[in-house]
Amino acid sequence: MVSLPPSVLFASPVVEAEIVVVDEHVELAAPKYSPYLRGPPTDSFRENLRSDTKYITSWISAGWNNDVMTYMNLLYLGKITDRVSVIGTFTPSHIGGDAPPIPFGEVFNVSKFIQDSDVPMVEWDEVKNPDSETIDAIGCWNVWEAVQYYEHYPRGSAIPDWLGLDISYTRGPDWLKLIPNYEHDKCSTFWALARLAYPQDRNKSIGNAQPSPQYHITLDPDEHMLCYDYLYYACAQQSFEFDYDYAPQWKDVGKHLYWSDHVADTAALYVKQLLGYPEDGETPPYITIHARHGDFSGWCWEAEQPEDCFAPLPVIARRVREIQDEIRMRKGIEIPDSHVFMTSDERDEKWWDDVKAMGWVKVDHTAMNTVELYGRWFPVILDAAIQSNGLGFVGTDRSTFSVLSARRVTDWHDGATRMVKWGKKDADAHRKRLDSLDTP
Ligand SMILES: Nc1nc2c(ncn2[C@@H]2O[C@H](COP(=O)(O)OP(=O)(O)O)[C@@H](O)[C@H]2O)c(=O)[nH]1
Ligand SMILES: *[C@@H]1O[C@H](CO)[C@@H](O)[C@H](O)[C@H]1NC(C)=O
Ligand SMILES: *[C@@H]1O[C@H](CO)[C@@H](O)[C@H](O)[C@H]1NC(C)=O
Ligand SMILES: [Mg+2]
Repeated sequence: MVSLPPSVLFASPVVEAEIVVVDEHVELAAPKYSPYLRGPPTDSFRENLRSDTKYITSWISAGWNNDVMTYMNLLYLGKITDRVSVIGTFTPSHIGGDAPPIPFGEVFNVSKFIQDSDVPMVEWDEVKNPDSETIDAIGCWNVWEAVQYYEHYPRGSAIPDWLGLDISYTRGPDWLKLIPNYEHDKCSTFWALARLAYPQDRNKSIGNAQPSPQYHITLDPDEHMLCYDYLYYACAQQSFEFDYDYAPQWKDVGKHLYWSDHVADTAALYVKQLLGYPEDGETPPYITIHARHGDFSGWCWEAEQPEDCFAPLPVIARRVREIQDEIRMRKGIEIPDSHVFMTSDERDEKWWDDVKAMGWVKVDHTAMNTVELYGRWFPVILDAAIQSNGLGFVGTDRSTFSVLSARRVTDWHDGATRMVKWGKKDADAHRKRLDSLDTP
């Protein structure tokens, strides 16, 4: 990034929004750029903002599914504050930091989302030219320091650097935090966050902006491009809300984020290839297991033996049988063990041999050459898409990856889902409830 005089870059341009008229004689196709913007991407993001439109943005900073949830939270906050959400790329924190970021719109179908949900959004690369060397100074809210007590700085993210943003943060007021002074919860409610989107409470909460790291500019939080450092912990009423049926960030937003055609088609192709079905035929009904291991081994303190921590395969198999029974009862469809996929971050080959011995199919990205054919992001994206399009899903309790897949299987396919408990011996021991199909 070159150093440009920052003085000109933090004021809104003094241009009035003009309606961009597309010459109908030349341009019969869909407009080239979003109606929420003045035109194609500009070097400073401010040049592209409409004066009759307000925007909201935020950054990501965790595993991919956490980040998907964070963008869903941003979209929900945008919906309730009548702002257009500006969404960044996904950052490769868990797949190798050297992998390139992947645009949101390559993974999800943005135009279908806007149409189905009526929630407006644009992607950052539509707003600001990704090749721009202009640094934009901007004021943002620091939510992180208002909700936790260990890190005395705003939540970090790779996104602002990529966007060429030099951010002056204002610490959010203490009332952002749902449970005052409680160190074990980090939720701030959507409506607490929304108070800062309007002048009355904004005015009472500004005045302590910290200088930006690059140019040491001090700016109150932006009103045109409202921004918050981190919204993963935003909730409507309680933490871990994606687990609950009422969650508005899922019901009104997340549910409408369908895969892009490229992702959906590739996932369907994988299912057919792995099961030996013709590529041009229908995808058969199937069940997917997500066995989340990896860094979850850091949560094993209740397990007396290391092997007691994650659920053993026979325990998972019991959940698979429950799903098979439910689908048979509810839909009259028989899904054999040969149509059960295993997806996992487990690397132990012996464990995978045991999976195959169960009669289940490994979604094997090495054998399928996924990275070479589709890039570093696709193993995780395809596993998520495969999970989401089954008629049954067995997930791992406390994994956001599993939670999103379970919700998709339920809402998109009226499918059957179970979460396997883990962390100690017999953690998933449960009585099969005969009175109800819904065995949580
Ligand atoms: N390809 C693949 N990657 C996985 C799988 N499970 C976990 N991972 C990786 O581990 C990360 C876990 O972080 P996240 O997506 O936030 O989900 P969570 O940690 O389970 O809540 C994923 O984003 C993947 O990079 C899996 O079944 N398949
Ligand atoms: C907020 O402060 C600005 C600038 O001081 C002022 O113009 C505006 O009227 C204030 N709004 C409210 C609702 O107090
Ligand atoms: C989005 O969905 C629409 C309607 O299903 C489809 O026509 C379009 O090709 C999709 N776009 C992408 C990028 O997947
Ligand atoms: Mg995670």
